Amino acid sequence: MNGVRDAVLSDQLVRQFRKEGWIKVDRLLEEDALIRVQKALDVVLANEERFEGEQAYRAEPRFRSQFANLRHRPQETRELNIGWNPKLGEVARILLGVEHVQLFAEGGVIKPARQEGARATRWHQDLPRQPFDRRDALTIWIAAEDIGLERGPLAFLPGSHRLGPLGRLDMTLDGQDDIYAKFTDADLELVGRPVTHPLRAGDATIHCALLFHSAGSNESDRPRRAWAVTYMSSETLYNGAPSGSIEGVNLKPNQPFDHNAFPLVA
Ligand SMILES: O=C(O)CCC(=O)C(=O)O
Repeated sequence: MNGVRDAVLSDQLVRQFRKEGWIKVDRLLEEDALIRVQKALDVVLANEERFEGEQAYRAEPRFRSQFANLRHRPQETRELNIGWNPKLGEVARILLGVEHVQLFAEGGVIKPARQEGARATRWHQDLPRQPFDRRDALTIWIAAEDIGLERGPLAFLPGSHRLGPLGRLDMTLDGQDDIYAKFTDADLELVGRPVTHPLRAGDATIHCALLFHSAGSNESDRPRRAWAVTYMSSETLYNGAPSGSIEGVNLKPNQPFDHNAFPLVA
């Protein structure tokens, strides 16, 4: 995939990703790929009742989503090949600085409209919830439509990926934590103030697995529709932890994710 480095990722963006743990990429998706994301979200919204357990986030109205490996997603969304997109894979590969990446999971992250009582997404890191033996993973979060600040785009704590894993925080609690209270004085020297940006349809933010991120509630009267795709280095080993995204896949602890549910994309 020649040209991704020039066309999508400037040196400055790559430097920012390494230093701050996140970036925003304007117009990451071209029109046809964006239409596929919108179609997949239509399927997710139309099939909500089919999703159970961790895939549904049904127990709490923070956001309803269906974020899972390829095998657990409805066929209609699999065929749209969103995460299996060499351009997205190449972006992930370059940012992680690894030889190859595999698709781990993807799905709709839909925050219901204000009148349905949507809540904020609490500050958290992804890695403590992921069954990985290392940090080389990231999530590309794609806006399927314009997402202004009032609709809950992701917010990030720049530099917080350098703190290491701070635990599997409870995402289902109400309200927002004073996340800075969890940091030591030395931690605070590494961490910037929260940043968040409005996104246009097809824009994306990309955050690494150790970066603290959150999202405000959706204050608009329409669902906030985004699609998230997580890639990991193909060197990653399964750490043996249970995870909704590997249910039904027979992985061996301390072995690679060697299964067609986790395709090599770049
Ligand atoms: O979309 C959200 O509100 C949260 C999504 C998230 O935490 C993630 O994609 O890692």
